[in-house]
Amino acid sequence: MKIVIVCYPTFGGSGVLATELGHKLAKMGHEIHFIAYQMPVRLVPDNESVYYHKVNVPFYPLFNFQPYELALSSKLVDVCIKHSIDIIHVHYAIPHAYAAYMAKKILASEKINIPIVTTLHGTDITLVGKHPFYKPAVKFSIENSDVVTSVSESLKNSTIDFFNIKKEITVVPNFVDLAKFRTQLNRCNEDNEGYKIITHVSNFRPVKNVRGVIDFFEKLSSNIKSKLKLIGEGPELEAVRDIVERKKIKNVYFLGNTQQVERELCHSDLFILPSKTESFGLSALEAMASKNVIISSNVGGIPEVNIHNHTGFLTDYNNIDQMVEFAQTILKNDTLLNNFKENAFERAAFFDIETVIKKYLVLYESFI
Ligand code: GMT
Repeated sequence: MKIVIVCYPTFGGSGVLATELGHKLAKMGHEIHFIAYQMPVRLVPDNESVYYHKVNVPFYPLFNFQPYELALSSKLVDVCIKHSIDIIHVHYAIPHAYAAYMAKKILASEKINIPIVTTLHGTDITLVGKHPFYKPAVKFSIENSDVVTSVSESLKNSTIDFFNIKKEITVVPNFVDLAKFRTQLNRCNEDNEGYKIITHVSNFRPVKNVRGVIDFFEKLSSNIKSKLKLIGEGPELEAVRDIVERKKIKNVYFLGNTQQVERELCHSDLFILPSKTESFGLSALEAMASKNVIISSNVGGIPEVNIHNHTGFLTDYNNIDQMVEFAQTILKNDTLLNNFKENAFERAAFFDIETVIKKYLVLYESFI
């Protein structure tokens, strides 16, 4: 099949997932064309089966806002015609599903019929999409996609509730390439010198509650010999750095963005995700594939991934004291810690790419 994948090119979960999906499909013999406004961070085009097409938005001073959707629709039409594309798969509804719908209509006027698969990832529904300024357009483009998938049951239910959607939504969860994580675990031999390693990975948006991570670590580290590694960058980064400096919290390391998160996670013991909303929690799944115990909030789709008292612990949003209590219990008991780590890895296997990709293939093949 020849498939176009539209995604955000940044370190956000939807872009990472879309890129990994494209690479895997290419390995299986499909031809994949990525369309984005810049090269997706994990993308490696090879000009044989993985291509990258940049959306150019020419600047014109009359416009206060340059029309990205228009440029994206035009690029989609262009790529679909030039490369005889079979399917367009857009990740993140805004504005990708909307732009794809326009492209589909333009192509139909040329007697070309291209199905659209829209994958809902989270904030495209839970934060941005339900805003009254966007809601009618988001609802319309979801309902007019040929297939709609969501990354968790929770997100599916929220979408139905917020938008009163009648269209069928298929849950296709986030995935990990377990083989890659297993290889890294076998190579992982760093000596933690008696410290317990706590990790947080995110794009440092307010919804991720990175301030809660610092609060958690400040309390935990007064009792447990530990280090905190913060991976990622985003709007909260400077504020969080200031808090750490002002409070003189020791053993906090800011590692920035990384392409190979598994290298850091493999010698970490515990992963903390105190988000306010989270449709799935891809970062937690990657941590589980690296044998980390997960301490997380119980919001959105996280309970579908992190099983309370088995792979980690769940608390209400921002109940930092309870998170610290759970973390102390597990970090003070090495036998329990190791059991939970193994449980986390076993649970991650349930979301292995080899299994999950079949769900996407069934949807694609229904058109061919
Ligand atoms: O929140 C992010 O990290 C980025 C965001 C995105 O769409 O780029 O992530 C969302 O999609 C991920 C992949 O499907 C999910 O694992 C995240 O849970 C979801 N984030 C939120 O719902 C806040």
